[in-house]
Amino acid sequence: MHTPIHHYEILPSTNAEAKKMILNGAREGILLAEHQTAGRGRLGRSFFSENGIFMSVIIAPEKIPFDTGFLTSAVAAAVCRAITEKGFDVGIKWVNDIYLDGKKICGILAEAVSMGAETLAYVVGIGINVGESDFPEEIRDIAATLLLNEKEKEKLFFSVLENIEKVLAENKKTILSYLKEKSIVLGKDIRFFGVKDGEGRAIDLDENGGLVVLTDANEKIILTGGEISVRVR
Ligand code: BT5
Repeated sequence: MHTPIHHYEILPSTNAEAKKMILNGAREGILLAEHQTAGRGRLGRSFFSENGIFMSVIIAPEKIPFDTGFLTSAVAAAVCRAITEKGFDVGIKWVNDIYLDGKKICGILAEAVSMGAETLAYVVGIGINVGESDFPEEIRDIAATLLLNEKEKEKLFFSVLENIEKVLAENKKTILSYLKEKSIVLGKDIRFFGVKDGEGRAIDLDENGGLVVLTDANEKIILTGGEISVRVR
């Protein structure tokens, strides 16, 4: 990518900073912070950001070749590929998390930045735990980290960027089949909650990356990203 890279030692949140840049006219740009003091997840949750790759990519709407509802899934595929290429056997927990051996090592947060009815640009935030982290009590059992030296960590950052560029030019079917291959949720019994609550079996991904679930009441429903979380029962 020939987009400018803004590298910070510490920021409250690269997504928050990217939003400011967009409101000031930026339509492309990459932000990378070594640490964040107010990293954010979905639905106002916090993302612990002591050591790792905390980055945001600003993407102009016209650079997104598919339905923007698919953006989080496409980026999850890109990040999963980049981490897999480093030799880790990771999988995707629908829709925005990357897992290693049953623990979360990465979360993704895609947000639209709008003014009135116009979407100015999208921000895709990616947080990958790298190196030793003293995780807080509440996530100690669910979070893990990639042990990489500084050089490998830098390579991973650039590989994530290259892979994002690749999915933005790729056939959606290819991305979908990769997502299915790497899903740690498909074929499993799940519990979903949020806008809809229930239990069932995750059976497929639809053409927009929505999770097709056969509920315990034998009804087929499609869960869409952002509004629902899934837990393997
Ligand atoms: C996410 O949300 O996982 C999206 C995280 C996006 C972080 C990036 S970092 C760069 C950019 N700037 C930001 O401010 N954000 C983005 P969600 O699926 O809602 O998951 C949040 C939940 O993950 C929390 O409630 C915890 O349970 C867990 N969690 C928090 N920090 C974690 C960590 N470092 N590693 C693993 N799990 C964590």
